[in-house]
Amino acid sequence: MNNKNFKELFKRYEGNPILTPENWPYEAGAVFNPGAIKFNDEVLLLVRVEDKQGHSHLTIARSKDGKTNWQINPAPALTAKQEYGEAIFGLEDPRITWLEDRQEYIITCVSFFDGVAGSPPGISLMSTRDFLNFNHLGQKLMPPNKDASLFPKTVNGYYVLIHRPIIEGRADIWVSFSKDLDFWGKDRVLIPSRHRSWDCSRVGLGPPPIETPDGWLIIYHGARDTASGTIYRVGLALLDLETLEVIHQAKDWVFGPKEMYEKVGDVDNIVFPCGTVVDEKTNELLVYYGAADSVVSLAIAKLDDILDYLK
Ligand code: BMA
Repeated sequence: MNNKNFKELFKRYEGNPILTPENWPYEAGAVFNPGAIKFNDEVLLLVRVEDKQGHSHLTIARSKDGKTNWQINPAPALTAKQEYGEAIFGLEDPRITWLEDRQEYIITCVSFFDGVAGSPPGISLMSTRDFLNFNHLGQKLMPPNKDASLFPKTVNGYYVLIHRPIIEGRADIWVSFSKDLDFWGKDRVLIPSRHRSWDCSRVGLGPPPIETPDGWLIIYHGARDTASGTIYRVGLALLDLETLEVIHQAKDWVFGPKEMYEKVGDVDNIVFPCGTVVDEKTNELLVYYGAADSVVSLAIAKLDDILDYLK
């Protein structure tokens, strides 16, 4: 197969980037890495906004078609709270899951451990039903940790959390289980980084796992440190619906920095998806991603094409 015949799985939306610091209603240094969910017939993004101090908070942007006419809230929805152990350096990279059995949305994001030497990154959980009132559930799991998301349903009676601890210098994707969202265990490696591959330096979950008839679809980012900096790209895997074993994993990356807004920014050569929305009518997957740690962009894929490719 040559590049001409290669079918592009993820097509960039022609109006990219869809959100930038220039169209933000208040002063912002960068807007990127948004969580995404369908809420009240709209696409709701929880966008990571980095202020000019270099600290992040999360702000809501909404759109009817998920592409145009974004309504951006004039104030943050979520900021770090010291009473929950979160240091002032902020909240980053949210993922949003609707938990059927609790009838509420759970947000997982990166926060920093207050009062711990070096303020290492960890995982905070928040719940909400209306995206107006938020319940802070505090920091979970040991730091350093990032890139966490719940599965949208329990598996064999357990809530399941994907996360990315750093252990002995390795940054692999792990999975842990809980009965109450508070205490986590049965931890195991789910997707390791691959030696000398495009995802050799670090891997981390992107958007929350997507349930399909063929298994849980995992969209993840892989990083490779190179002589001219790190490149973040996107890979795919499929997990068994029950055992959560990896049944397929693409060898190649499927989406990487190509356009200027992905190649040049605060951090060059980054595509970093944290949220998807499925358009039930077209079976299209809208993938929202941060580009070059500066702006928000959108890529669109056919769910069937992704599954065919993986199988
Ligand atoms: C990761 C995270 C992301 C960021 C990416 C690229 O470690 O911190 O927030 O987009 O690096 O800089």
